[in-house]
Amino acid sequence: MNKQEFSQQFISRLKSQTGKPLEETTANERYYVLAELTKELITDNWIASELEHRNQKRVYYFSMEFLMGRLLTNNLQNMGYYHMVQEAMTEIGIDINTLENAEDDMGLGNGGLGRLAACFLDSAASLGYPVQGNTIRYQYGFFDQKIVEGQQIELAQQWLRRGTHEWEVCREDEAVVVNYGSGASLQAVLAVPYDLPIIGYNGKTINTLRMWSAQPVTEALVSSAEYSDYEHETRMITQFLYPDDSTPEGQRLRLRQQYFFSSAGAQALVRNHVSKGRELETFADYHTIQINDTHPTLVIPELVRIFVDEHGMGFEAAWKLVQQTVAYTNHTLLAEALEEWDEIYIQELFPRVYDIIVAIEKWFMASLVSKGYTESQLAAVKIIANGKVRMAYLAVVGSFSINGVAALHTDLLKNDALKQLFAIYPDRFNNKTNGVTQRRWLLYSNPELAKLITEKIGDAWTTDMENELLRLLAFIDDESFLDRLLEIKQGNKERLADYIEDQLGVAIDSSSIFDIQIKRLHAYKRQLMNVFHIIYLYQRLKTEADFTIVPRTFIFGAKAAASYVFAKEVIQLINVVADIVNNDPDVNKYLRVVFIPNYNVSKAELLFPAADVSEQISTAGKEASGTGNMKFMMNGAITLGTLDGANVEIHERVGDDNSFIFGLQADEVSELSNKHQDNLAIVAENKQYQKIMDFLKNPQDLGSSFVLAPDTFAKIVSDLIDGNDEYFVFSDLAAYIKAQEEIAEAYSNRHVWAKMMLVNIAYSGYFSSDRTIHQYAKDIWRLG
Ligand code: 4GP
Repeated sequence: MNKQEFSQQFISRLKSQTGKPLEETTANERYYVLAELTKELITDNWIASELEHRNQKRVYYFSMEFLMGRLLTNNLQNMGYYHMVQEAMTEIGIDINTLENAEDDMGLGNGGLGRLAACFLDSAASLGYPVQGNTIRYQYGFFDQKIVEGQQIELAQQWLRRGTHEWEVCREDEAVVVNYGSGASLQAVLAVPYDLPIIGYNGKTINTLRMWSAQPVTEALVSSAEYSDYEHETRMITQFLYPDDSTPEGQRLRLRQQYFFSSAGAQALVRNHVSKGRELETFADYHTIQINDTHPTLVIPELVRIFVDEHGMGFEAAWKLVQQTVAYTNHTLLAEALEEWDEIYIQELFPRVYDIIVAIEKWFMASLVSKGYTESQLAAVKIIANGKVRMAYLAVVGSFSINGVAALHTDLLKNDALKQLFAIYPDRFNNKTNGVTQRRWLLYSNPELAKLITEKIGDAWTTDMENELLRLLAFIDDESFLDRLLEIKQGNKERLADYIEDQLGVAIDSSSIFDIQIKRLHAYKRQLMNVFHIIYLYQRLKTEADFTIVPRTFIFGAKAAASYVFAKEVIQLINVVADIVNNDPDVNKYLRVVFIPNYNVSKAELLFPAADVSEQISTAGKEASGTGNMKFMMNGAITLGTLDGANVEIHERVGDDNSFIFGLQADEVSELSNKHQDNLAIVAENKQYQKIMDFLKNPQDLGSSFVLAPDTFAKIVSDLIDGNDEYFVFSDLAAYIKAQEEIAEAYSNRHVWAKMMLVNIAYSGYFSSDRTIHQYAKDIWRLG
């Protein structure tokens, strides 16, 4: 379609769909029509990809989360239509940006794990690998965050506000039935798939993200009171992303969700396989199921159930086949995040699946006994222990590959979290360091920088980032190039500053250091340490006449889980400190603090390109990898971080001269944790730290305009005191402050800083998810 045809089609559809003259149509209406129209342009390629992949081995990425963000710009760009459409819109007097901004984020995920899944889909399609996503079509995505009086309020995220999404296709004919319970309490639920096209770069390969929605089965009785309960329960399965699982009801619902999309996905795969006339025994030749953390682990016993109960295969054969099919990625070492479900829930909700888990356990134990394992060795690796089913153990036993997401993380899995299982299956464990797609995170969100790179080294980096970006190192002494880098960064900072002023009414100095921490709020990520440093600077600026700093703007974006009290207090603390600092004329020339509400993928696209400093300050050994660190790096921000997760690999590449590494290392943290020393002893000896603690205990004293009760930060205080500062905030604070001072100095010499930016950009190629996906494809998936 050429530009003229496109505009004509657009105008005529817009009119017929709205019944309004063009001038009166809203940005939303225009956006819907544009999205629909562009979807049609890809349909033929989508069908062609599907037909081609049917005869090949395919990978199915089972994940409870896909944090897709907005699709329009990305899809138009990947198809290569963006500029044509932009011009077409301009000619009819429409600014394409207003349409792009009308799109709701598709927030079907919480954080890193979900965004990783989305980057993987982009890379797989761009590299031409047949990879299909399998997930839940949540009615409401990750909540929208509002900040009221400094506190987080959660609102339902309505990405499906019109009931259906612009890019999805409902495939009612491919629905399957998922059963819960048994006998008289058997409950059948219809799983209806909705497919979303995943358009690879250059539009050639178009893969699919399959999202399952729960609906009542049509045979259910319509009029009885029971029906409305049934209908409600059914719809609840796919209502919310990650329902609060602090209650038994929440836990059961979460389990129902996990089984729902695992079972639906597995059933559809087996059905298609068999319908092509293929032998069931060849199932693993055509399918690899990669499970994204343990949430889809029930696919393991579920596949056994399907093979045995529905296709008459023997248990041993079915079990072997499943172990050849499934591969597991672990994303966290935190004990509280390693899923363990009450045995009794699984037994009640899916009795047959429970029996199969018991059979798997029996098989596993027998296999160890035959290798001479002792009773106590057996006890350590039992899948079912103390009335709980340990999902990570089931996942390891049922998979042919187990991987961590950064080198350090994989080492810790092998030597610590899953040590005993590693001893049993050493060959199954491998590392796949995460990556992010440079198309969304550099090419589209930082167009000026992308243009400069392409001007210097050509555009091959868009699909071969790992090798190509290194060529930028040739410009390390090219002053005009360094100046261009600085100018582009300045432009991106101004764009962000305008947004902040416009949306939040806070004026910030765009020549100050933009120091950004954007990620989920969690104690181990230590946003608290960042705020403590700000309080420290504030206190010194207020009390010491000769204390000066290089002007800084500290920017935060973070959502706290609705039931996570500590995290919510930290959000409030950031907002209180922002309120105090920004309104104090003694300090606000040097110091500003901004909390960006509702941090999500589209906000991230604005933030990464504008950062000078990338805050990656987790307690060493706790962050599996991090992926924000990679997005910052490719946008020329310098890492301020601990040796944790993928920071280690960033540091390995850019060295001490081009990153600011500080603090305790993973082995030191683990040693100190075992020693049970008094972590707060440090505070007793340091006046500045005492003042921070005083502030937390008497927040009203510092002159915030919010009304603050004395116990506003009670949970933070008690975690520090009663919890003995579990995440070593005060232990690392001095080193952090020092690293911040070094940053100020380096930043003041603009060419020194620009060189650091260049080195970071040049070495960021390794962190493309294209590299990661090639590694999965070669080592785990064995794709051609
Ligand atoms: C996250 C990890 O916390 C993060 O380090 C990692 O980069 C990311 O997964 C992708 O591997 N985990 C989660 C989660 O998001 O929900 O466990």
